[in-house]
Parts: sequence; structure tokens; C-alpha cells
Amino acid sequence: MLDHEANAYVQARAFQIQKEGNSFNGDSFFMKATDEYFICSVADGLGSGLYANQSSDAVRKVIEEHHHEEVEVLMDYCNQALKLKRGATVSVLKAHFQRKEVTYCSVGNIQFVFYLPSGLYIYPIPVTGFLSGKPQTYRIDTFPYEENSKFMMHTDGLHLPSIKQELTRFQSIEDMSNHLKLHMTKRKDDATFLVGQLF
Ligand SMILES: [Mn+2]
Repeated sequence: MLDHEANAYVQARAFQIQKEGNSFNGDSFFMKATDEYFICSVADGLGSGLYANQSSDAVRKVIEEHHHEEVEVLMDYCNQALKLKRGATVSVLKAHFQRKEVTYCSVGNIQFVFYLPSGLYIYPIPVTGFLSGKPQTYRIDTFPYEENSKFMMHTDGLHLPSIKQELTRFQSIEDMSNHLKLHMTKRKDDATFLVGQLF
């Protein structure tokens, strides 16, 4: 499954593939660009198959329905939605175009790196664990971005030799995405990546 989202301020692509033999993907993602902001999420449901999908898809639905909310509020909504479900690791990113600012929050093992053309890499530290409706504290990172900043998030089904290199090797999101797809052939686990560039 391939998806893309673009406007004058952002371009993003996501791709996912499920574990061999499974008909449901335990990972879910969402992305949306408005005139004011870009929001995206990646969630990895615990385990694989239908129940993993129910958890990660609950996260996708929360972000889709409430994308206008701030990241911390969304994390809390996601946590509530995962009550009585298996649970999921969750990452949410929101970029505000006017403020030129990114807010990021993560619980669990979704890999994420943000690259600024001036040469800075930002790796926000995630809170360990997963969301399943239990009381949870969040770590919210907010930082400014520059024109042409890039970012990538992916689930643990994708193994990259160097996440840093992937961000600088390719000029366009399209090229990066096409290259990343080549790493997604083994299918031992559900795998999802989401890449984007901010203008
Ligand atoms: Mn996984």
C-alpha cells in the first residue's frame, strides 16, 4: 500500500507491507496536509494480524478524526482508544507552517529522525513501552525547522543500515521512498515507513 500527500508546504509518502502470510497489517499510518499544518502518525500494533491491526487502526482513526488537536491531546486520545485492545507503539508528528515548528511525540519503538539542511539531525527520545489505555506520561519535543527539512519514521519491520544516510542520499522524497521500498522484501514482520519534506 502506497500513499502520498502534498501541498505548497509539504510533501510526504508512506508505504507499507504486511508480514508474509498475513492478510492484515499490524501497522497503520495516517497523514494529512492542510493550509496551516501537516500531521502524520505511525502505529505498530502489538503482535501481528487482525488484533494488531485493530489496535494500530484505532490510532489512525483518532488522528484522522481529531487532526486539528495538539499532539499531546492526540496521544491521550490514542491511549484512551487502545483501552481493552492489545496496544500499540505510537508516533505523532505535527508541523505548523506559519510558526515553522515541528512537534513530535512517541511512545515505543517507532524509529524517527528529522534532518535540517544546515546539517543538524534531531532524534527525539521516545518514552519506552506502548499505549494500551493505562496512565501514561508523554515526552513532547518541539523544534523549529528550515526550508527543505526532511524526516522519516518507520516501524521495526524495516531494517536500515543507516537511517541518517537515507535522508541525505536522495534529493527528493520520491527517490527516497523508491529506495526504501527495496528494503521491504523479506516480510518477516509488518513494515511501514513514512517520509516527508517541508518547504
Ligand atoms: Mn513491528
